[in-house]
Amino acid sequence: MSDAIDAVVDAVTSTAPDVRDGLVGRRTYEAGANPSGERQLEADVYADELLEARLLDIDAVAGYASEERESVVRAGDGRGRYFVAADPLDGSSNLRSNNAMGTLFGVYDGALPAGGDGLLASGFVLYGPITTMIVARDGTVTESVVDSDGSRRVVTEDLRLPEEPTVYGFGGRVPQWTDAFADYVSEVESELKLRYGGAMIGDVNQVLTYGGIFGYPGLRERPEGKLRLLFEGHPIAHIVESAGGASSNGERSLLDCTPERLHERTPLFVGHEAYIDRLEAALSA
Ligand code: AHM
Ligand code: MG
Repeated sequence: MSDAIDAVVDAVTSTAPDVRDGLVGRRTYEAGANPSGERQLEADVYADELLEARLLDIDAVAGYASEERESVVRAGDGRGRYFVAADPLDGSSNLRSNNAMGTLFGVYDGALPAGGDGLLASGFVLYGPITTMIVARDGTVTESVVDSDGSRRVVTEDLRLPEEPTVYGFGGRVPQWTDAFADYVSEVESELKLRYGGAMIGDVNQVLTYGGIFGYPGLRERPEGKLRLLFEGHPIAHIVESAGGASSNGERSLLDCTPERLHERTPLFVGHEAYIDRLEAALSA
């Protein structure tokens, strides 16, 4: 198992500079939409195809699922045991405005869709001013810098949420928030500082660095929220929980949730346990 996870992490690492280099000149939209009905950039498709090829090249990987494609792609000869779910370019609408984006992945022991308890490892690459990578496995989170030759240098061995929460960021238009959520946010606003950049990975990395809470809530006209449980919810919850924080869909840990459909959406909250506990209390009141 450990070798398979190493191979997946290595493949994502070595693909990161290619994805980054490929962003230049891929800022225009494709004709189609992804399975969630969102417009795809050329860069979304490019990153997805690179990851598909590199991950399915690993003998232990049985299948690849992505936010950008309808169904799971199986390895040709039915080999392998592990499945990788990825959001190849999370926050890709930031490409037009040249802001941070990332690649997010989870390694599951078994077929997809699966519950969060099937997740063996997870991680993300953040294409910021520098390229960094977070990997969570065996209860530990490491942070590395990815160099342009595709190599990885660990810079933080055991990343933990800082003691003191400092920042918050919540998605969705404010008039679309429920009253219970808006009341909760007005408390949070008086305690923490707003940091919202429109790419979940960038915003969660602020929470990992400075402490606090990130969320994309269920909305009045879209109670299921925007983000997808398998591609975004599980891996980001696994990372933040492994770093000593908590996650929630508004009621319980995202890792205790199992999607019925590959592209199922969920309200998503991650961060300091005290803020997640207060959120769940506020939404259930
Ligand atoms: P994407 O994976 O298609 O880029 O969509 C997910 C992104 C998240 O990174 C981010 O938190 C959210 O969508 C932002 O949505 P909005 O632009 O509505 O604030
Ligand atoms: Mg995404």
